[in-house]
Amino acid sequence: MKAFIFDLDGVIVFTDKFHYQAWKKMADAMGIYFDEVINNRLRGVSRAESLEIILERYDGEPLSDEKKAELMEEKNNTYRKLLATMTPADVTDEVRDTLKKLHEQRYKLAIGSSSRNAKFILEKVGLLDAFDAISDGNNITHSKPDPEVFTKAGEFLGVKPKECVVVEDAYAGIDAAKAAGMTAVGIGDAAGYAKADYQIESFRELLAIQG
Ligand code: B16
Ligand code: MG
Repeated sequence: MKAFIFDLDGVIVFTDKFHYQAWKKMADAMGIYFDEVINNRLRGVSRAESLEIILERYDGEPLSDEKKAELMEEKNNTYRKLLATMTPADVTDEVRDTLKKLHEQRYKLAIGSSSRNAKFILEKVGLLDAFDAISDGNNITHSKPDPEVFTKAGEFLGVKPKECVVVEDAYAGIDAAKAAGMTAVGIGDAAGYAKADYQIESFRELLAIQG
């Protein structure tokens, strides 16, 4: 193994509560039922696909593409205001130390996130310099479970897919990693997903997954 590619939300940081608050504000304003169980389905899913999932419970007139774009922009503005409150304290010592140790062991480290806000989040938590490459929602046309975000991360690092380990909390992310020909590690929600090559409970267990 030569590289680790990390999903961001649910692995390095936990911004799902902010996604929830921002989507909830939009859903409430439109009279759409939305709760934390539905929010779980948005894990690792793109912004546009997230909106479609929320609109499954909308029974008004079909919305135009312009209106959908407006709703996504409004949600993103609320979300970014919440992200702006993040600080380095939003990353655990365990995550920070493990990244440092992997770096010292000469592994290349990258982010593979569906989010278009990935760089902003990394900047807020002081981790922008911790990664050799960032592949995110801004450089892909297909989101997870399509392998594109991870394939691109491997390319940015100059490392072959079979030499990459992907760390993911979403089932769609594990499927994407396997489709990219990479080793997949499930953590959090994905720790119970049988398709993951490794299932871990805590971030530091990555130090034992080296080959
Ligand atoms: P944005 P990840 C994903 O991040 C989130 O899990 C998902 O809920 C969100 O819809 C997606 O990013 C897009 O985020 O609206 O910021 O572009 O888990 O792939 O790091
Ligand atoms: Mg995630």
